[in-house]
Amino acid sequence: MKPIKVFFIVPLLLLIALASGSPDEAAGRVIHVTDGDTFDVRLQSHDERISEDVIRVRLADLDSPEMYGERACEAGRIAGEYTRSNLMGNLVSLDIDDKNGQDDYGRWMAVCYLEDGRNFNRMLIDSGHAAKKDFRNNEFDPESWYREEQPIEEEYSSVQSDQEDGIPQADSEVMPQNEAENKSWLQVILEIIAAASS
Ligand SMILES: [Ca+2]
Ligand SMILES: [Ca+2]
Ligand SMILES: [Ca+2]
Repeated sequence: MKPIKVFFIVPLLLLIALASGSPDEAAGRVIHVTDGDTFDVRLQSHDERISEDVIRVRLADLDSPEMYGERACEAGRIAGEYTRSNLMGNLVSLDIDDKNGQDDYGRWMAVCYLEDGRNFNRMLIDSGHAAKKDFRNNEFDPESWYREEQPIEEEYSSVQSDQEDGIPQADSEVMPQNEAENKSWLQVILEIIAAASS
């Protein structure tokens, strides 16, 4: 390989790492779901801020109805079930709040990503199991979640059943267009490399 191509490809590999957007601040397996917006993660990796092996996570910038206490309600139980069915036993990666980190209860404020890259904070809001609340004491802006690439839009849509009623599902005729729009950064960059190498 000629040196000029190495200079070209190394920045591209860095671009791939940035474009993937997967946070590396903490990652592990969900071992307990307290309610819709709170759960415990047994960490497999984390940055220097965290010293525990198991942390309690409070999803940032949203609020689910309560499962316990005076404000407990059926919606809270259903929200808890939604989070349990999506997260329990699964690997997640966490974008931990850089401003304050933990709240007054020692819970780590975070945005949670599933293994396939879906933003679970957004899923919880879009499925109707949490209200969006943009607290200013953290690094996050919920509006930015809607500019993130959602890796598997089809499956993601299927959980929004209540809101999707009456909206026709994408049929096979429009699929090719969706696939083109969803072409990943990796694909684009590999095509550029292929073009440069030819
Ligand atoms: Ca709540
Ligand atoms: Ca962060
Ligand atoms: Ca915020």
